[in-house]
Amino acid sequence: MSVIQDPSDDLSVTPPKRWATGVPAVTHAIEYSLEQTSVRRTALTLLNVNQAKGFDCPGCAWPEPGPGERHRNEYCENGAKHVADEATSRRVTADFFRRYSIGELAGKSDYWLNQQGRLTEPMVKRPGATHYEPIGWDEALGLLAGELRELDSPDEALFYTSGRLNNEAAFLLQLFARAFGTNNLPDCSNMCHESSGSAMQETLGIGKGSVSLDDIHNADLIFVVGQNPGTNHPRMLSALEETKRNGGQIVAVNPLPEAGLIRFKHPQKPRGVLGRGTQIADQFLQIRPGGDLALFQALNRMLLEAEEAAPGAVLDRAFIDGFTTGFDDFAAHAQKVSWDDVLTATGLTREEIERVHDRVLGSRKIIVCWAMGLTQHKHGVPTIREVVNFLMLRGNIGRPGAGVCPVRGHSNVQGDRTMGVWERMPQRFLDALGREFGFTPPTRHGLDSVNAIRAMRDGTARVFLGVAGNFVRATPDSLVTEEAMRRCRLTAHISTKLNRSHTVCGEVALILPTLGRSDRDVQATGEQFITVEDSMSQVHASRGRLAPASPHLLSEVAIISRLARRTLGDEPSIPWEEFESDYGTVRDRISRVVPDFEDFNARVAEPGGFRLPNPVNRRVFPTPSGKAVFTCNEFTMPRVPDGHLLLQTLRSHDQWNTVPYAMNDRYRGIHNARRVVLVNPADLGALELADRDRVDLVSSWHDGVERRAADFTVVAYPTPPGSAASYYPETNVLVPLDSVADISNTPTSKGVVVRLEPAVVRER
Ligand SMILES: Nc1nc2c(c(=O)[nH]1)N[C@H]1C(S)=C(S)[C@@H](COP(=O)(O)OP(=O)(O)OC[C@H]3O[C@@H](n4cnc5c(=O)[nH]c(N)nc54)[C@H](O)[C@@H]3O)O[C@H]1N2
Ligand SMILES: Nc1nc2c(c(=O)[nH]1)N[C@H]1C(S)=C(S)[C@@H](COP(=O)(O)OP(=O)(O)OC[C@H]3O[C@@H](n4cnc5c(=O)[nH]c(N)nc54)[C@H](O)[C@@H]3O)O[C@H]1N2
Ligand SMILES: [Mo]
Repeated sequence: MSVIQDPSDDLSVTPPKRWATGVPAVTHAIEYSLEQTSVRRTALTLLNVNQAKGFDCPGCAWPEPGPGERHRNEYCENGAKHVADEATSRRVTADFFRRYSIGELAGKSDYWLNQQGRLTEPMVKRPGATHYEPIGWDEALGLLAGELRELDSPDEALFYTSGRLNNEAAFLLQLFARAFGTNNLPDCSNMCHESSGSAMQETLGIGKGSVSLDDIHNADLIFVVGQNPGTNHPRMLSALEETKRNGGQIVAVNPLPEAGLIRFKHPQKPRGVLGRGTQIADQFLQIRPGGDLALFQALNRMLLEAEEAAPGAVLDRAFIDGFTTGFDDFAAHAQKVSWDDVLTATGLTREEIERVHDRVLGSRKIIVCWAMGLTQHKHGVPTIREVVNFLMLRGNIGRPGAGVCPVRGHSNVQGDRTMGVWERMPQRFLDALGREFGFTPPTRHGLDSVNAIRAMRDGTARVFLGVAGNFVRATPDSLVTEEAMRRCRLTAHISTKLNRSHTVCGEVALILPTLGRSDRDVQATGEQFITVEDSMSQVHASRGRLAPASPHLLSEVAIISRLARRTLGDEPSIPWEEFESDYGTVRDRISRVVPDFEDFNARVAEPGGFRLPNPVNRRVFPTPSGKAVFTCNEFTMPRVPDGHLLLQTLRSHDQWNTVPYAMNDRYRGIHNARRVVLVNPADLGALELADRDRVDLVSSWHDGVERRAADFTVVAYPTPPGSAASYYPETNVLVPLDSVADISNTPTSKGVVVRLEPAVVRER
């Protein structure tokens, strides 16, 4: 049995890097893989990632170029680490669970739990037990089905998913939940791009991005806002390099001078290895956190003023008049934003914003890309609506080289939504589903992630099934969430690797181990493949190539199909057994229920798959009025009381969401520690703190509850005055459950008001 110790917390700090990727990055990935598995498995894995006949990188959702244009190595350092983490040769066996009690496991770090390796057989924690013990698949699924059937109402069950899930399993899961009688399908999107979906659905009529890789390559001007691509979407940097080669410009908007935004060295080109790399950002705006609404309001006001000075020269009147509503109200409202407010909210100078404005005037084709820096604020939805206003003013919607680009996180998070994983699917989808399978899906909206926690806390939800993901670490207010989970009658997780959610148990708990993306999947009719949809709506196949981590694993499709049969009984109208044995039959059903999936099996067999149409690209806007909508958004910005800082919780370079792979954040110069808080030197002086002091982070929220993350080391860092940054998930304990974005209900993970207190308890 492998026993991996936590690396000792031994912080060292070097200056932040000015460039991302390059040779060291690839070497780091291969090193990580060799720590996890053999040379042969490493080679096999890396040769198959993102190749037309291989498997989709289970890392981020950035698209691959067309099959003919792909590199031999179409993956990045972090994708490679991610795959290696799944392909690991380490195993968690029944012996392991005999050795460690659940209490002991709950005391281990996220890093340690993940490093134990792949889960290998189903396990159960029975009422009152201190340990997990082995259980057969039949008994395990029977137990779960029994608890589900005994609920007073189907709405007492929760079916959480993470964006790792493939299309086929996602479709079956939502079918099962709805045939069972509930729309309770919380998912990781609720904590991720929900604000993007809410804003775009209202203004453009569809919650997805509109641009393709070609658009990115051919844009005149790209904004990269609230996003750290060097770490989280490294392959995006190759695309931005291409934009620059074609003469396009990049404006980066971020509180932190992130390495990838500044310079990029392409790891797979000699130029990238030897040269200085490409300068990515033509202009970097070091914005105050939460200042983006003000920035886009200022740009919009300036565009309106420029049009007044030169009528007909600035705005795209043909687009505005022909395809939008609400312009006049918007234009009147936009005059009201004051420069004083803008400069306070953004921390930028007027000259900086004027320079951006000049770039905008000089560009015909503009794209705005964004991620968590916009979505996870209280005013995330109005901010993104204002981005849409900005693009619409000059007609940058629905033409080549222009558009909206919310850069998705998980590799199939967008596909899961397309397949119906959403607590509020539109009625026409529910109708199609009901028609196809001969039942009436429930119409009452279900619970999202935050509301799911409230329901467990209040005892109105009693069975939790997590399909992929790590619910208790991904969600806010960790102590509240864990207490809520413990109140459940049963908690179950379909997972590849051990994580903290397995250690926070209901009265009964199940671990249901499953195949990963890289594992070969053989069913009764032969070898299967699954499908995914990337951030730019390209749907394609993915085939695992490695020997499964254990003979006892079932695929997600198999687990969900068997659970559904056990819960609902055999109904001729939903042939669960057939679905399990031949995933092609699931795709046949998808093609009849989900719009734009006609001929799914045939089209996905083409190399590279197919791209779902986005009506916005034809300037068709499926809003109630049939037009795109200008919105009036009230100016707002985060208010931080004296002596406090606005904390953002973000990812290090060495983690995948809730799972740290190592203790380093190389590009930001942080080594061997994660409990660090980055603070501007001026604030340190004012707070009478010094670099490397030990502090507790204490969040201030109007409910008066004390939320404390103990014993962090302060690191002086060029973050804007008044703000701080620290890693997730260690800091989720600080995010109040009720502190959510308006409309989208997304936790405000990028805007937490905290104070720093000298550390009282040493955790180590
Ligand atoms: N290697 C790796 N890749 C990943 C992931 C991972 O954990 N590891 N996670 C995946 C997932 S699920 C997602 S959603 C994406 C996340 O991708 P990102 O959104 O890039 O992830 P974060 O680390 O949360 O970084 C947020 C960025 O926004 C900036 N920011 C914070 N607040 C503000 C603000 O108010 N305004 C502006 N303009 N910027 C702000 C931060 O400084 C930081 O650069 O990455 C995906 N890819
Ligand atoms: N404070 C704070 N909180 C955040 C964020 C933040 O920026 N700050 N970001 C939010 C965002 S954007 C997101 S997307 C969520 C992420 O939330 P989740 O998606 O819930 O979390 P992950 O860490 O991606 O889940 C990791 C686990 O997934 C399981 N897994 C991995 N691959 C597979 C697979 O192929 N099949 C199955 N069945 N299981 C698999 C493994 O057991 C692993 O332990 O966190 C959110 N929470
Ligand atoms: Mo995400």
